[in-house]
Amino acid sequence: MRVSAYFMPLLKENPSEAQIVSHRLMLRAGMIRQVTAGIYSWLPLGLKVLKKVEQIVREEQDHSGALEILMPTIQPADLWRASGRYDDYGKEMLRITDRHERDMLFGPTAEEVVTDIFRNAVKSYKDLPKNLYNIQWKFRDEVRPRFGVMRGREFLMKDAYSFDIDAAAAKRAYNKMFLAYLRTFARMGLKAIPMRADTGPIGGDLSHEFIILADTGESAVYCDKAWLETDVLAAEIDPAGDLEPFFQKWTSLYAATDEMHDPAKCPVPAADLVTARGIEVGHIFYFGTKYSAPMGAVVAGPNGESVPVEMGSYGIGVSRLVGAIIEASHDDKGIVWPEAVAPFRVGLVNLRGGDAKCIAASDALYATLRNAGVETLYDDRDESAGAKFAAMDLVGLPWQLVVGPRGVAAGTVELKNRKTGDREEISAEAALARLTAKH
Ligand code: 5CA
Repeated sequence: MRVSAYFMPLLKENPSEAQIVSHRLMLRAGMIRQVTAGIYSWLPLGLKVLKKVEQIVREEQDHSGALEILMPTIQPADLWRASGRYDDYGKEMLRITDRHERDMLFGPTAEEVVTDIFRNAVKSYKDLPKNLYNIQWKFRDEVRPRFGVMRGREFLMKDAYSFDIDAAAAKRAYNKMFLAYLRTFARMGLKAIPMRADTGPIGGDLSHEFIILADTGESAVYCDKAWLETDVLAAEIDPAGDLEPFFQKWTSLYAATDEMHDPAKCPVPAADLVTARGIEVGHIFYFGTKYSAPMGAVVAGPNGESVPVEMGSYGIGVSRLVGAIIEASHDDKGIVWPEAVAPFRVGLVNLRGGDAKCIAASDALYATLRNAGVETLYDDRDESAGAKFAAMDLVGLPWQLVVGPRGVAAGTVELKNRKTGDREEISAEAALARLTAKH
């Protein structure tokens, strides 16, 4: 993509409304714009990252055996009356009346809708287990929307719902999601730590929050320092196998949110305890028959008896993750994207926008990178070198390829790694070989 043809409205100054770094950088890099409190438009650069995050979430859900569906944003109030949650949910629910005076709402979550789909379609234990997920916008009328996309009112969530015949099978479904979550966040370059959590308005008795450590996190968290050295992607684990040992291993290391942490009972010696702040990027719940019983989601069991299904629900804050990744990976110049979610892999900078030789050399590099399928943002503007460097550092692509008059004369380019800051003066061929290599 040529910057001259792109829509990436950069801001030089820090926007005064943004209190945390991810919000500042997302506005400055032209990723999002606020439409009204807690509601954002995603501009091309931001949307590219959102889609990549969404795709990693999708791949790991699919890998776990969950099936993608798409449920609507608008739901009828009657389904929530049936579960008993309509009155309980309070002011966070955006309530709407249609032209026939029917009570509707903008879904803050989808347990009721998915339970309705399930109860109408599945009649026998032989059709279990099932796990259905969707990636869809949600609305919660937060009292104090803040921190940009981290606590919005409208936000993109992946929500999955498991249906099983008994508690043991439901625990297997929970374990599959537990594994999928650890893999999902690790693939994004994040260290997400599962912590036992309160179940809140979703209900139930087993629940974990997945929390990434960042100084600006909303909640205080405590964990064993051994967490910082774990590598979840090291072992390829079959989600169809027995995951209980895996679950036991990963939950044996101490980690707790503020509400669950009791210093008097903490098993970790003070020297090994990390006290930090965290951002919740996912939350999983096992709640048994809380929705299936009142809503009549029952199946015929092995002996013909009617059994309300055992359910769990599993959320990931997809749009929140974009902010959370920036919180976890930035420096004083801007964003430092992990490769897996970077909007482009390479930023190609022509230092002399008005120089024919530099233009020709840059155009040739751009064509080669594009033909090789390497996502490249090409700064072809006639701007100062300083402005271009600042823009590239702000946008935070993993690699910068810099073309200048001296290099063009000598047949070299400069290759800079955004994360380490390392620069190398190498031949254009060597740079291309490096950037087009499989990674
Ligand atoms: N029904 C369950 C699981 S599907 C549920 O709604 N869980 S939740 O309330 O914990 O939300 C799931 C995830 O959505 C959270 O872990 C968080 O990452 C994200 N999320 C929740 N509220 C917001 C918000 N206001 N802005 C951005 N992301 C949010």
